[in-house]
Order: sequence, then C-alpha cells, then structure tokens
Amino acid sequence: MADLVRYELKDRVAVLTIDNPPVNALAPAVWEQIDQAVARGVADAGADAMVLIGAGTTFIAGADIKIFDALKTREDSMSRSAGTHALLKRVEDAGKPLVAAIHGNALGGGLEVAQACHFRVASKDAKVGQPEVMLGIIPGAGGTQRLLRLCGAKMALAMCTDGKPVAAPKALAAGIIDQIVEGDLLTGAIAFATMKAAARQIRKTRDLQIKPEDVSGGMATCEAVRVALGKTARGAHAPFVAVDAIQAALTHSFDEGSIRERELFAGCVVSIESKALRHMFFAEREVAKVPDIPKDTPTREITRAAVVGAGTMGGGIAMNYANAGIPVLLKEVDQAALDRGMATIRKNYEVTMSKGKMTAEQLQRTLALITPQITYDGFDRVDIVTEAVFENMDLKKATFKELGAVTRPDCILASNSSTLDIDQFAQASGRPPQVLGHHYFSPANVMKLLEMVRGRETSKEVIATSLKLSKKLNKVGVVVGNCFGFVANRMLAYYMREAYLLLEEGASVPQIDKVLTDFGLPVGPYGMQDIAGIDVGARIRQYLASIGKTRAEGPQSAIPDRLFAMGRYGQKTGAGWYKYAAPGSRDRTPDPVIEQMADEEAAKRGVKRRPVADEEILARIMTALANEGARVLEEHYATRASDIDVIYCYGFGYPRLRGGPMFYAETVGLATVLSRVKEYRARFGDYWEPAPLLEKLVAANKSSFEG
Ligand code: T1G
Repeated sequence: MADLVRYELKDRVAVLTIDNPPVNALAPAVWEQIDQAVARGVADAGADAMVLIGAGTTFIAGADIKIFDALKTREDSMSRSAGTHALLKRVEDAGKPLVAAIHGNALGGGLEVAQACHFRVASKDAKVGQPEVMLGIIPGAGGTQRLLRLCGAKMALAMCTDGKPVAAPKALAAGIIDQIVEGDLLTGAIAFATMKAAARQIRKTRDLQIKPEDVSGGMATCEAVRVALGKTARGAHAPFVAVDAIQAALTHSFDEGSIRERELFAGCVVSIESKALRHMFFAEREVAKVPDIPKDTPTREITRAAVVGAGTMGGGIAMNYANAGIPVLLKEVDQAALDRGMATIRKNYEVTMSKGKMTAEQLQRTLALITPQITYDGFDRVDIVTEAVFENMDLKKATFKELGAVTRPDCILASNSSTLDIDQFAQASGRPPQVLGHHYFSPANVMKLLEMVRGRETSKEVIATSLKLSKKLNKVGVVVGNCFGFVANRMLAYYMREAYLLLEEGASVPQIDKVLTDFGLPVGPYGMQDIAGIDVGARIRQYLASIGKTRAEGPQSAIPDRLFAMGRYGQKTGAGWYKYAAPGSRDRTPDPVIEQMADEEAAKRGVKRRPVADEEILARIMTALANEGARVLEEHYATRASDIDVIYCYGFGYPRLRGGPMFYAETVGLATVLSRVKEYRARFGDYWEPAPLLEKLVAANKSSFEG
C-alpha cells in the first residue's frame, strides 16, 4: 500500500508525515496508516514524543468526501464511524505526548484528528474548522464531543453550524490550539513535543471537563442557536443536527455522546440534502475542466482591462476588475451616461463601506482603478475588453467592429450579451479567435456565475485565459456553447413559459412565486422579472420575432408584452407583475390587474381557468427545466449535467441543497421526469417534446444524466 504516512525519528521525536496529495484527505488507508504510525511511535524506544504533520501545503482537509457515496445505509455509516471513533480513542490513548502540527487547513476529520492528539500547534496563517454542514453532514469522528471540551459550547456550536474556518490566532485564544509557531512549523512542533515529554504531560481531550458555564448554560445556548438557525438555515437540516450532537455532549458521557453523534451523522450522510451538497462540492470544481482545453494550455496575463457600457451590467463588470486590483477603462457614449454609471459604482462601494466590508481608503484605492472616459483612449494597451452595451445585435456588432480596430490583435474581446450570437460579434470584430462571451449575472459585481460562451473559432488560449481570469475575478466560470440563450437563459425560457401558462390556467403570481421560494429559490419567476426588468425580456422577444424565432416552443403568453406596452417594467417603474410603493421600491403587493389580464388571455386561448395545485406548479416548472437541460447536454452546449447545476445555483440562486435542476431531476427519477413530459404532452400539446437523451437514459434504465 502506498506510503501515505511517513515515519521518521528526529531528535528523539517520531515525526509522522501524512502525504496524500493534494489536500491530505483522510481516505480509509490514511486513517489506517495514522493508527499504525502512532502505535509504532509508542513502541519505539527511540521516541519520547510524536508529531503529526501534513506534507505539502496543508494539514488534513477532512475525510475523503468521495467515500460517502459508498455509505448506502445508516448501518453502513454507523459501522464505519464506530471504527473511526475507536481509532481516534487509540490515538488519544497513546502513552507518549502526541502533537498535531497544523499548517494550511485542518478541516472536518482533519481537525478531529488534531483534537484527538494531546496538543496542537499551528503556523500563524493556518485555519481550523468543521465545515461538514456545507456538505449536509456533521462532524462524524468525535468533533461534536471533543471540540466543546476545548473551546466551550458557544464557539463549538458556531463552528459546527456555520462551517466557517477559524484563523489560528482566534483558535489559540479559544483553546483549540496550544501554540502558534513562528518560523519552521516542524522545528517548533518538535520543540513543543520534547518539552511535553520532559514534563511527562499528556492531555486527553475527551477527559477534559465540560466547562462550568456550559454545564449551567449550555442547553440554553443550544436553544438560542436553534432559534437563530431558524432565520438563517434556509431549509438546511444539518446545522440543527449539529446542535443536537453538541447538546448530547452536554447531557451524556463522552462515549454515550459519541454514539449519539454517530447516529445523527448516519441520518445526515444518507440524506438527499447531503448528496446534493456533495454533488455541488465536486461540480463547482469540475467546471474548470474543459475536455479539449488541457491544464497546460498557454494563458495570457490580464493586467489591464476595459469595459464598454457603464450601465448596470457594465458598471458591475468594471467593479469586478477593480475589486481584483486590475485597472479598467470604462467607456460610455456620452458624459451624462458616464456620470450616471460612475455614480452607481460609487454608491455601490459606499454601501459596501457602510456594511464595514471596505474602508474609506480601500474605497478610494479601488475606485481609482476605474478610469471613466467617452473615447477609446488607452484601448490599444488593454488585454481584454468586455462589451456591455444595449442588448441589440446591430449595436453590438458595430461595437465589435470598432473594438477590432482600436485594440491590439491579441486583445481578448468579450461580450456580456445574455443570449445573442457570439459568432456574429466575432465576425464583426475581424478576429474571431479572440472573441467569446462573458455573460455575467445581475448584479454583476455580486453574482458569482460567469457563463463563458465559446464561439466557433474562439481559441483554446482565450478560453484557458478566461478560466484563469474567472478565478482572479472571484467568479465561477462555466464554459458553454453558443446556442441562443447559451445555457442559463435558454433553459430559463422554458421555466418562464410554464410560469406564464400556469398563470393563465388559474394559478396566481404570488402563488407561483411562493412555490418557488418555498422550494428554496431566493425569488420566484415573477419577482425575478420585476427585478431584472420586463423590458429586457420584451426587447429580446422583439429581436427574436424579427428573425422569426421565439424563446421556447409552445403558446406564448401575451401578458408580458402587454405589461411592456403599458410601461410596467417592474420595480424600476413602480409596477410590473406586482405593484410597488414607488418606482425603485421593493415594497410590493399583488395587482388585481394581472388576474384580469390572465382571465382575458385565457379566454382568448380558450383555456378554462382552474385552481392549480402547488405540486403541479413545481413539477411543471422543474420538468421543463430538466427536459431542456437534457437537450442542452445532448447538443453539447454544456460539457456535463453538473455544469448546468452550477450555472443554476450560482446564476439564479437555485438551492444548493437540491443540487441544481439536473441533480434534482435525478432525485425525482428520470423515469418520473419523462412520464411527466409525456403526461403534459397529452394534456397541453406537442410542444412538450421529450428530449431524446431523456428517453435514451430511461430506456437504458439509467439514473443519472451522465449515464
Ligand atoms: N475530499 C476529497 N477531495 C477533496 C477534499 C476532500 N475533503 N477537499 C478537496 N478535495 C479535492 C478537490 O475536489 C480538488 O480536486 C482538490 O482536492 C483541490 O481542492 C469525518 C465527515 C481544503 C479549502 O469539507 O474546502 O471530514 O478538482 O480546488 O481551493 O467528520 O478543498 O483537483 O480534482 O478546493 O486550495 C470535511 C473540503 C470533509 C473540506 C482547499 N472537509 N475541501 O481549497 O483546493 S467531511 C471539507 C475544501 C469530514 C469528518 C467529516 C477545499 C480546501 P480536483 P480545491 P483549494
């Protein structure tokens, strides 16, 4: 078996080095070799003490998340975690001082291993945490029972329910670590272990007493955390389970509490919530892997940028570059538009500063990186330009023609278009290999998704550079194909079609929105339209009509265009699908006008309005998403189903604990999804066309879109 834990003696201290790249994850063999190495150190007469340290850039980043899918039942989980608990008790019972030396991250099982050591030292920039709830589980190797014995219930509850890492100095102050090592970590750890050996000091965490304040107030603290979670957990179950496990530590012995932790962990690890969150953990890392773009594809340095268009999107895009420390030119057509754009940017930063997330000095420094102008001065020195002009094909093509003339031949030209044909921009620019889409999501300086749309001739270097740039801009970049609407908005058209038709059939705007927010979306389809602007969709429909297209097959509701014609664009005009207290206000109320229009439009289509159950609303909308997602996949506009899930979770706030629209469809069952498509086809019309991939997978009895 590979040497995953090296053993060597240094100055009468056994140094146990975990070496399982890239993050020293605790695969089963790593657990076993830690156990063996500690036993060897105890038996080694040449060792007075032991140090456990990670090779490479980090201590242990946790259990190997990939192994959880093998835990099919609670029983599987109970037996595996019983073994882990017993192993860590053996480690803790070592007869010589055992010191964990932490650098990088000690997360999840990594921190639990460190807690089972007698002492912990760390480098100053190390972080420790119990992020298990981010995966829909809880610490499963004694962390809920040991951590509070080190730092008290309040901090243990915070760490185990929010999953956030804690920096070493704070961990030192809390008692989680015993010393911060300046200089070489191993040297410091060996010195610390030698000192403990001389003092013949061993401290078993599990034997530490529950702190007096927790004996008296721990239960109340748990209850207070549950109440707080009620407001912030947004449907997540695991954080509440973590509270239950920590409460068990307050009311039971270590061993009884450990059994309770194992039972609670077992319930979480087989849950759909955990499977969905584990799916998202890997999905958001897979997006960077584009099959035909090898990791060693050459990339360019992006040191200077420019944005054309200082509207809502253009301003937000310019902020992304400034936030990443990249100087950015921001061009508008006239001074008035430019001033409006800069005023919005300044206001956004001032709001950030008012929240304490930015100092005045940082605001000035960041703002200074944005150069507002109404000419193309300096465009010949930038490495990338992002066009964010009005969503109009002719205007965009003209802009790309200009950009092709005023920039260097190797300057990347990106479009923020949300749907239009990147290849047409590429042709207009005169250098298609440098052109691709960079579709940001509103608000561009907040939403993390960046849909990177490759054109027919986009070069691999430009794509690889964009993938690298997305990380620098703190975005999740997903490479997609150049179909109308790309992936996000192509599928959204079917989501909206069903929302509109359900309204005409008898559901109400508030009802439909509530079904989707109860499902976990931050806002329903109508609330979203009122925020994005009904006029944006209307203008795209107008453009499509001009080329004889519609966004989705099937009946097109006339209500959106009627609202547009009435000047009801949504929040910004004070009325849209809802009425607002004033233009720009978010204070909204349902508007009887919409019901009246739904009655009228239903009558025109000969539809007899009826009560529509919430279950049907959710099923229709999610089925439409999954069916179109299957088409996107089989037409190769997305690399993999999980990329689509990442797009929806990061672009529209689709609930991560559902795993995204494709993963959710798999949990519903592909056969069920297909049968629903066929049922709707029979009820509503042939436009409900089953995606061939869905039919193929169901015929082959497959349970996942990846076959
Ligand atoms: N298991 C398996 N693979 C992992 C992993 C893990 N725990 N952590 C990272 N990877 C892979 C990742 O998929 C990627 O692979 C590569 O390592 C680099 O990761 C028993 C039950 C540590 C902060 O939740 O938060 O312990 O894409 O790109 O940006 O009670 O990785 O290269 O093929 O993220 O430098 C608890 C999860 C587990 C921590 C580093 N631990 N990891 O970030 O690199 S449950 C976690 C992270 C548990 C115990 C419980 C981050 C990182 P590839 P990366 P990074």
